[in-house]
Amino acid sequence: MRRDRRIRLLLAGVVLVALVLFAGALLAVADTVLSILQRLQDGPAALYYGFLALLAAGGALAAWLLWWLLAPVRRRLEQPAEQAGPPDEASLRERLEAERAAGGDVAAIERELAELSRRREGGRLYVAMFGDASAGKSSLVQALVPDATPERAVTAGTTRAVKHYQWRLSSGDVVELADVPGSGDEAALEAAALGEAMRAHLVIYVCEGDLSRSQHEDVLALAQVGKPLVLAVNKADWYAEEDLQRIVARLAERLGELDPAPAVVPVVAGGTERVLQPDGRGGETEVERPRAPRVELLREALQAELDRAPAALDALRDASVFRLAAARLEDAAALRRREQAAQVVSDYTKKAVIGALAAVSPGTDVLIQGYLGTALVKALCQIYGVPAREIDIQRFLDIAQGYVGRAVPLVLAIAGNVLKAFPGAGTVAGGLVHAVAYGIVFDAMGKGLARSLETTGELRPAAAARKVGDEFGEEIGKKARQLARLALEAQRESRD
Ligand SMILES: Nc1nc2c(ncn2[C@@H]2O[C@H](COP(=O)(O)OP(=O)(O)OP(=O)(O)O)[C@@H](O)[C@H]2O)c(=O)[nH]1
Ligand SMILES: [Mg+2]
Repeated sequence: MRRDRRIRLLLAGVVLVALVLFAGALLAVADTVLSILQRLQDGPAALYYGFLALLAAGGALAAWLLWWLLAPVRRRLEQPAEQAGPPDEASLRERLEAERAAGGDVAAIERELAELSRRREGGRLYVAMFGDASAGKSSLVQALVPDATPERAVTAGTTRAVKHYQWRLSSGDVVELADVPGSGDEAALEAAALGEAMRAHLVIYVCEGDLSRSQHEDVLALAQVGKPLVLAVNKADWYAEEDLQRIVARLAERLGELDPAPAVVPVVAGGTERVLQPDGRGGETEVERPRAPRVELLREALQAELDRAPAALDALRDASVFRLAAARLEDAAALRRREQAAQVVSDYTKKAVIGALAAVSPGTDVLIQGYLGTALVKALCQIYGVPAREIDIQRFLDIAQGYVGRAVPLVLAIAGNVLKAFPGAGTVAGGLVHAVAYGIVFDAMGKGLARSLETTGELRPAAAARKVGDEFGEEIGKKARQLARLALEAQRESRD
């Protein structure tokens, strides 16, 4: 306690002395500056102003240099796919072939392109409903196509699959009108609906009033890919005429910034209503009857959209199908890389275990820093199409070694414990424990690096090594049991 106080007194003294020295230095500097300024002022004016200008230029240069040195480095971001525009058919097919050659599953993308060819040959116009569950999409299909009898119900999620109905317009054209599942609940149904919207020449977005945030996002997403849209505000019978007009005007204003701004029309798709009817005995009875649809404004808005040049509608449709196919191709490639990476990590982990069993003197750095570690990094970089410079590989292995080193005591303890529990292990020799530990280390290295390559798309040594560190926490016991089995089998085989 007393010592603490003495130190504090000493520090206070130092601060006082520093203050006196600082004040002295400040006065001396001020004195010098003032005297220089005075002498310059007494001299020719050109010298005085020239001196000030040089001082200002020097200050500006120093400020710029400081900014240049200290400002955070901004990476050049890759162009997002949205801004890059839709891919053209030739480049898409080229990418598809490359992905097939790399071992990816491209069947879904091929089906998509085959469907596009089929629709092109058929020469029909395609219109798709889209909107939240229970918005009244199926009811609207029935209102537009009297022979259609899609299932409709109060419960959400009634429509479970995309279905087409042939709809003859007053112009005589036949349109394929698609009823689709509602958005909101099931991801697979939502994806099916979105796929059909992308394949259509035009989308009728069905809502029940003003748009919620997620509905607004859906509309914007469709508009952003250039999809011609008409907004049908269904269940107009819920609202008084004045309120309805206000809702429609507000929606038109909210979507007015889109180019082209979609038409917004109120509709009554149907449903049922309860009305009083004479019962024939002088009284009245309540009966339920189908509500008369009101879809004229929608028909007109659709006709106006569909009257555009067919080639322009086709070009927009094709572009959005190519976008859809390109996105699926990306997904297929991501899945294929993940599977290939998992296989490579598993292969190298086995090699590490077997290599460790054969090693004379165990030491984690030998394997990690050596041939196997380098080969694992190269193999993973190749899967992710990432250039692997030797210098980055070495840096990654060096930094990862730090994380591995910290985890080694824990990994060895777990390996030892797991091996003890194996009936056939007998007395657990050090070599066997080390072999399992190496396996755990390689598994973590591979998985961590693969995750980093997947998310960043490049080999960033420090970030990737950090991910390796994270892997040690996850399911390490389970992994240890698998590797213990493997190590024991390998040991038995080598003895036989
Ligand atoms: N009041 C009123 N109710 C309607 C109208 N149109 C549809 N409905 C009712 O809304 C409910 C849902 O109708 P559906 O046509 O099945 O809705 P959907 O969008 O196809 O629903 P999902 O297939 O589940 O996505 C039913 O109970 C209809 O009777 C309308 O114009 N006015
Ligand atoms: Mg439906």
